[in-house]
Amino acid sequence: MSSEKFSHALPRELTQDIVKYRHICVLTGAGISAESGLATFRGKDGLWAKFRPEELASLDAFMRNSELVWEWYQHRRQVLRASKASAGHLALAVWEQLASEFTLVTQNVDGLHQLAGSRNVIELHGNLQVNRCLNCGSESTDVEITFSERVPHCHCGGKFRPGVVWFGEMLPEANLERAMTAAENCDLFLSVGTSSQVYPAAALPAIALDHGAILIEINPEVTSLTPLAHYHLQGEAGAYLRLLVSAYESKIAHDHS
Ligand code: BV8
Ligand code: ZN
Repeated sequence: MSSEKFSHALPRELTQDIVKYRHICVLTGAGISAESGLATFRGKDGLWAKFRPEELASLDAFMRNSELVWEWYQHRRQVLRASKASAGHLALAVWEQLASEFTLVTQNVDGLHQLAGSRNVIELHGNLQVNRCLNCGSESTDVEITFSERVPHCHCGGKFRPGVVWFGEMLPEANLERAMTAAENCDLFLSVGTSSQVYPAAALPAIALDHGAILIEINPEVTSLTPLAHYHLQGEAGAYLRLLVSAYESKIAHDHS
């Protein structure tokens, strides 16, 4: 998507108000990693364009055709190996240092927030670097396993699966709890680069709204969340997050001068 399509300017009121928010909660989706060259799930060039989610990202898909599902993750891991953090990832890492309370929740499994320097990342759907044995449950981040061409096996003989949360699977309890608590307690919630279709992650912005937070959505497209947002910054994550962080920085500098 070409960035000249969007003006990428902040509403004046937001530029003024941004520094007054004390607890900021951010939910990111595949859109923030699109600028790192990773395909999204539901965009026209998205990962699912060729398959439906159920065909690949579910346990029974893996049991039905382990090699196909493994190959799909293997491809994504290869693409990820050559990727670097985007301007959006980097801006969030800076903001985390500036804000008094900052919670970053991600649906992404690419680890790019951590690569950008974010310290406190809540991963709701797991991480591509992790593999888990179907039989004994032992986990491995060994690159031999992660990048193996064929489905690798554990020393117990069981098959390894990618350490991500598939459709129909529970999210890591503690991470989901922490994300919900942050949504309840924040005064500013940003939904960045997500189509807001996958639950329970997609419920977080509504929880924040119910508790009185201001909601900003950053997405070039309109989503089901857009009508509920106080601000829809229609454009790219990198451009808008950079603007928000520099507005935040200059306001802090001004207030301390
Ligand atoms: C659960 C990990 C309890 C693996 C993923 C029937 C049966 C069972 C469950 C359900 C059911 N019906 C509904 C459900 C619940 C289901 C669900 O929500 N389904 C949806 C599709 C309706 N959820 C679950 O199953 C969850 N578990 O509920 O457990 C349970 C248990 C048993 C039975 C019932 C319930 C598990 C959900 C997690 C699934 N795992 N991925 C992997 O990555 O391979 S989901 C997958 O979608 C990714 O994690 C991804 O993060 C997530 C969300 O997608 P997005 O990040 O939003 O990406 P998308 O492409 O959609 O959108 C990108 C956006 O970016 C677009 O809007 C685009 O405009 C924008 N964009 C593009 N460029 C930019 C940009 N934005 C900014 N800047 C740019 N430059
Ligand atoms: Zn095992």
